[in-house]
Amino acid sequence: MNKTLFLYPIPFQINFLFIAMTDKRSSRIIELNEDLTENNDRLAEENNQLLREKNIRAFDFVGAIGAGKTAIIETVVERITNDYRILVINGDVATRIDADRIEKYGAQTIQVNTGRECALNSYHISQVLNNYDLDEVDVLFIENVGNLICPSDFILGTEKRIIIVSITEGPWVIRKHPMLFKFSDIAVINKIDLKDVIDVNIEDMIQDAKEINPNLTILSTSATTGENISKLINCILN
Ligand SMILES: Nc1nc2c(ncn2[C@@H]2O[C@H](COP(=O)(O)OP(=O)(O)OP(=O)(O)O)[C@@H](O)[C@H]2O)c(=O)[nH]1
Ligand SMILES: [Mg+2]
Repeated sequence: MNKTLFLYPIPFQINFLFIAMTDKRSSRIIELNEDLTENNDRLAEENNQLLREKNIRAFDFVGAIGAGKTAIIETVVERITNDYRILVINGDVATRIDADRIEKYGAQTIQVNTGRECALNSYHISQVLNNYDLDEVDVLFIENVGNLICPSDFILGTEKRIIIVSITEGPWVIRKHPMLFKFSDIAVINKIDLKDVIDVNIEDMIQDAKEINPNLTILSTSATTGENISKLINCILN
């Protein structure tokens, strides 16, 4: 007989936050010891207020490992860097590979290494915002840790959330992970340049996303060819 197990989330604490600033000489470790689950929403609201006060447009990108979050941010940054001063916060368990990649396209970057944690939370973001000269920033992009589950528990205080999936994750990826689609504003189906070699019906994926959240704006893109990236920029910034 088939069985489904329901596992409840385990409350957790974060013990340290490693912020590797763009200027590697200023890398430092900030000690934290706070119950994040209780305070996340309050801190997200504070982040949102601070960003509004500073007139910063802020957006967070979530999605599975390898969906193309960094590749899309690289392309977006490259296209808008002459018009906006951009800060990108990259969340990863380890390394500053993504921050180094994006920096080459004309953004300031801060890599947050989350260690054991599978998502960024509003405390990570507040620590960055309180340690950065926000008068130098017009647009903030946040790339969350690659994960289709954990980020749904933690809003960050941004204006819009963008969920990115790719057609290489299989035709059922959206239906199997409804939570993040419920809590996002824009859904991006990426890697459409591979549609002739991957057995996936993109229209069906779009339909799945619409059924989960009728308010979603849905786009299909290729970070590699640049297809529909200008549409994405319009959806984000206009
Ligand atoms: N063909 C194709 N490859 C892509 C596209 N977007 C990203 N890739 C490739 O997919 C791989 C993963 O892309 P990333 O941008 O690193 O993915 P990510 O979502 O940032 O991954 P994590 O940060 O590790 O979660 C890289 O080899 C990219 O070059 C796309 O639109 N088409
Ligand atoms: Mg990445």
